[in-house]
Amino acid sequence: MIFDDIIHSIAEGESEETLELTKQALAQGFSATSILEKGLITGINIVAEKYRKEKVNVPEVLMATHSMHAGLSVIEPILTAPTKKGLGKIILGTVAGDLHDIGLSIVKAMAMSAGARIIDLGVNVTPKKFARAVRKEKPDILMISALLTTTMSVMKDVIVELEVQGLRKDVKVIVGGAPITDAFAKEIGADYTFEDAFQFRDFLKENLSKLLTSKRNSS
Ligand code: B12
Repeated sequence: MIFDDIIHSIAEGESEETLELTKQALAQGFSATSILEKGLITGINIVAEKYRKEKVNVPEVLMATHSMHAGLSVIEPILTAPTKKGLGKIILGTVAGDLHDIGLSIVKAMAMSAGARIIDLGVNVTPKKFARAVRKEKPDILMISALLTTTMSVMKDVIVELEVQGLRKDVKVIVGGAPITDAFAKEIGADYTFEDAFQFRDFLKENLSKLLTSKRNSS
């Protein structure tokens, strides 16, 4: 089964192979979303779990990440089909001091599959950089990721920076990442948090147009 091969290629960090297999899966008629969920996400989750159990080391994780991104590069253009354009703009990034971007890449792919336009600021993004991007791009949603308990508090700094610059009311803020709880999101004044990319995708499919309408009405 081609999904097993994709998973295996990610686990082995064979990025060229992941790229080719993803192309093959598309050619065989599998949807970009199914390749994402059953191949790329499953593959990277397996490697993440092995790392947690100390069965693989940092270089293997980085090679697996590279492979997942190679696969993502093939399906990303399909996830953001031109027919879906106009469904809102999302800025996303991982907070300053934090280099984890695997989870956010998956969330990004889900947002693309829901039809949103994405501006990815990458990792290690300072509150001022987030605010500058919000001022310039006027997104509907700002999505912030943190994977470390030591960097979670930077999410609060981002929200404070938006408030100081008078930008907070114009954008919905969604926070996420393994250590983020509902209580934490509420405490720092975020609008939403989701446990994983699937929960977020379901929310987005239901609510993106509502979010856009409420923004237009309030502006
Ligand atoms: C891969 C990994 C790394 C890679 C990162 C590579 C990369 N490009 O991202 C490398 C090796 C570089 C790394 C480095 C470090 N890491 Co690390 N890492 C992990 C690991 C194994 C997996 C994380 C991951 O990618 N999971 C897979 C993805 C799919 O899951 P996810 O990130 O949770 O994302 C999902 C959800 O959280 C959610 N989500 C994520 N972001 C967002 C954002 C929004 C808006 C929403 C809605 C949802 C959402 O949706 C995602 C998809 O479903 C975790 C352990 C684990 N199992 O979680 C440790 C872990 C996060 N790392 C940890 C640590 C301590 C570090 C280091 C300090 C050094 C170290 N001792 O390893 C450095 C820090 C570097 C830095 N400054 O950031 C700790 C954090 C402990 C803590 N509580 O703070 C963990 C938990 C490991 C552990 N048990 O000790 N790490």
